[in-house]
Amino acid sequence: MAVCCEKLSADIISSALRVDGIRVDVFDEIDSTNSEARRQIEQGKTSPALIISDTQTGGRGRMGRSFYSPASTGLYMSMLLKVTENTVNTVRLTTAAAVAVALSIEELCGISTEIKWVNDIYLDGRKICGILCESFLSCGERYAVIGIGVNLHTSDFPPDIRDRAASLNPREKIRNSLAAHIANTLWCFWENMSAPEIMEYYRRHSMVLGKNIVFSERGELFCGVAEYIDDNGALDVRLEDGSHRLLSSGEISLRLTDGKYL
Ligand code: BTX
Repeated sequence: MAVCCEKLSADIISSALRVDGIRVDVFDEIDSTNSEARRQIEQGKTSPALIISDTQTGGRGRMGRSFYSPASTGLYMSMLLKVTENTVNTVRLTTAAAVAVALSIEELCGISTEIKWVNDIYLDGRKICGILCESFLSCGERYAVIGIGVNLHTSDFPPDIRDRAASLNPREKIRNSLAAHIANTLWCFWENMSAPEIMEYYRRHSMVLGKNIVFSERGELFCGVAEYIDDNGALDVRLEDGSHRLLSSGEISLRLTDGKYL
């Protein structure tokens, strides 16, 4: 029988937030919480905010891809934050967001997940969460939007992702508490992005370090071993000819022992 999440509640989420002054906006349906965050910035609603929707009709992934966001079975949220420095390192922000999600899941449900560089969270070899960090400039100020989609109880995935996607399936109803827990953790990281514990956790939960990977650059395919993730979130890869490549964006695939790619 299909399991649903509890109804989203701005009041429950707000009261579980450890800092004052974060607006919580809950929607039944929206195109994309990241797009809504951008609209709010353009309308001058620039205070820190958590934007959450029960479903997204146009959930976005990276590089124009989509994120499947059916109603009542997942957590789709975006955190809007003002950037105080001149720039924002979105790779670093993505790694911090991945740690915030994995840590929140671990603390709330006791489930240990793995992080696939750079922005995906996996459970038992299947993707349960994707993260999309964007930054926007408005009236001379820069803002970061951290979008997070977690499959909580989704069971019926579209055919193209059916064999690669899965859900967390927590025993308790945790959608509101997970949203607040992630937001609290993100806020704490945001205040001290250089805390060494963030990248230490990321490396400890990495599913790519020490593994054979492939990636492409300007149409050329490269194979190598993922050796290290530095403090900026960049991935150091030792190529087959012994040379090294430091990847700070893009995407890698894991080469599995059965010859398949993940
Ligand atoms: P990504 O580009 O790394 O991953 C997108 C890819 O993941 C898709 O092309 C598809 O293969 C696969 N996929 C799509 N939907 C799902 C799903 N529900 N579960 C597992 N795999 C899936 C990842 O981008 C970033 C996703 C961020 C989503 C959040 S939701 C809240 C916020 N609003 C918004 O529009 N995006 C973010």
